[in-house]
Amino acid sequence: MSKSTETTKKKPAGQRGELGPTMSGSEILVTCLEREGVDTIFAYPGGASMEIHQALTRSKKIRTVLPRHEQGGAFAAEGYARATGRAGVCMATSGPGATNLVTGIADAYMDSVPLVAITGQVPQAMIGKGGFQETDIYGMTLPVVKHSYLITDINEIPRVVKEAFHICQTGRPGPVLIDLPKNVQQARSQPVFPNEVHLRGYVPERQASDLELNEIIGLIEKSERPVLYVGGGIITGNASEELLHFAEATQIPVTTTIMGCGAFPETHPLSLRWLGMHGTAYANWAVNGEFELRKNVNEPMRKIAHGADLLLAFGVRFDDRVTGKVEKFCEGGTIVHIDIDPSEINKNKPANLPIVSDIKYALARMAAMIKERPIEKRFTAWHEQIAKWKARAPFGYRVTDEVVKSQHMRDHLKGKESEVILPQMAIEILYELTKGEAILTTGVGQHQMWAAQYYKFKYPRQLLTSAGLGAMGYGFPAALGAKVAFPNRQVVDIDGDGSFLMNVQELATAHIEHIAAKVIILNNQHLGMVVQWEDKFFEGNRGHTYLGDPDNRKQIYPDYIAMAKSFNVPCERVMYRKDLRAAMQQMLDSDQPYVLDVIVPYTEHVLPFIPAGRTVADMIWQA
Ligand SMILES: Cc1ncc(C[n+]2csc(CCOP(=O)(O)OP(=O)(O)O)c2C)c(N)n1
Ligand SMILES: [Mg+2]
Repeated sequence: MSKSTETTKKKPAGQRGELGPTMSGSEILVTCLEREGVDTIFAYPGGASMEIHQALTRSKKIRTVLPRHEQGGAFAAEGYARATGRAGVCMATSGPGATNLVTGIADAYMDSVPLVAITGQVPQAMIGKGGFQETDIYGMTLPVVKHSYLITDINEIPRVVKEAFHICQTGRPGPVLIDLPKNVQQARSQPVFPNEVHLRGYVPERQASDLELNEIIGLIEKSERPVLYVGGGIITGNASEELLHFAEATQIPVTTTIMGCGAFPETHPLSLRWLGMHGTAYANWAVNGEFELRKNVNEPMRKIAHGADLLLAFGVRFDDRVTGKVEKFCEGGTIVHIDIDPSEINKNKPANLPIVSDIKYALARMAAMIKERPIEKRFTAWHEQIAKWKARAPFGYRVTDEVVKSQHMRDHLKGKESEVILPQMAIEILYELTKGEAILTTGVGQHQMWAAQYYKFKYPRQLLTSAGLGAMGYGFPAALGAKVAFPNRQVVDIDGDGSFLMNVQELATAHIEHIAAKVIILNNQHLGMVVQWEDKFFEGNRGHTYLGDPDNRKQIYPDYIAMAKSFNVPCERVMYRKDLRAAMQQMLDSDQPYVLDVIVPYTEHVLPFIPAGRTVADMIWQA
């Protein structure tokens, strides 16, 4: 991502703007947030930020939600931002408060989420002296922010806040940090609220030329096997509708990244669902071609059928979880790459036709061009091939021998195979009961992949997941943020037992703040995704991946029912398949936050699976 940082310097007086009454720096900051339309801030106080909290208590427009850990606050702000497309705002005190925000900031950076992170800082005179709770958060976050500020003059607050919101929400979105020393919060001044933002050199809006777009249309006309590979950029660029029109007008099949889930309706006949390490076999074949499964990487790749000869990579970044061995990704295909961020172009994979553009504009313009001069090609043979692949390799699961013989079956199910709940089943039932309309968040691990596989996303901003950073603990606080933004929608966190435990303290936030987000823990008593890799690459040797109590393996540990109870949050445990549907309905019907602890075996593997750095010829897709 292109980025920059600055330490504010006083600008000459006389800028145009609106003059406010004399206020403290903290009050100016809160007024600026109100003027940006902020309705919620997730903020945890401390010595260096309590002045701002004092000002927040007097705000009639901003709801301050107290998370129980700053990381929870940052993730909640991100959940709010991902669900709405508007900047999420979080705040912490200096030192440990600020460092606790860093994972959330890094997450927002990796997944291009508009986030404004505000930190209190020790008084300016103490900076550099190693004072109590002093950390150089500005320096520490430099590699993971789109922009950052250390405010040294009270009169700069209005300009900085206006710029911060502008920068984080325009072009490729990302996090902006504002570090505000305590003496600046306490100082008093008469603010001038600027009407406009002037940022030399920052050009967030770019549009492809007609020449470039015509070239793409020419490439489509010449191709036999085109594929649209689209990502989070479609969602942040609000271009889903344009994508739908373009795909239908050209009849080009669409695969998304996980970040792009919902950018194109997964129920649409042209959808190939998502691709990559755990994506559909048919999307991976459509992009890369079908190959004989090879036993080891030294064997040659034997092609069975051709993949895409034209890849329209729109709003994507050729992440390694998508490409595997990048040289082999869509080898031989012509690659058109459109992105709003020039630094993405030719970064991971060289493009034959690289274009820097707003994707909404590019898609709408191409659709208009095609309307005038329709594309003749219908790609019939290609659609037939894809239909065959889809029929052969849908996502699927079964109760395998491994499950039947597992410790889970002996300890918890007492051999009742017909009652075992596989994690995939739980998500399928959730999909049915919510009619595919819920907003889902996830932790990180196997459950995250199954949530993305077995729930079909119809709309953008429906799956909120930590994709690039892969931060465990993301799911529940993010669900709180989404639910605050959309109190009338069903928001469900599909979580792992490991991930949920990382921010379990947010149950208090949910209860106290009456945020009725739901959690389904797919509780396998293990760090399942790491277990899967241990099974595959380390002969199943467990390297600290068991989360239960080794002295009492029959017990489910920790006891989430007791834990949730202590937070006054209802929780039910489900062990048997016969109870699952009713229990889930009860969870959905509740008007409170609610935890459903679903006990599942740890022996399941997420399939398909292309091991890291490998190719589609190494893809295991059948259990
Ligand atoms: C903060 C953090 N620490 C470690 C990891 C590495 N990691 C990735 S998946 C995973 C297992 C997650 O376990 P759980 O949340 O129970 O999900 P499961 O895979 O069992 O569904 C781990 C440890 C991570 N992604 N994030
Ligand atoms: Mg687990």
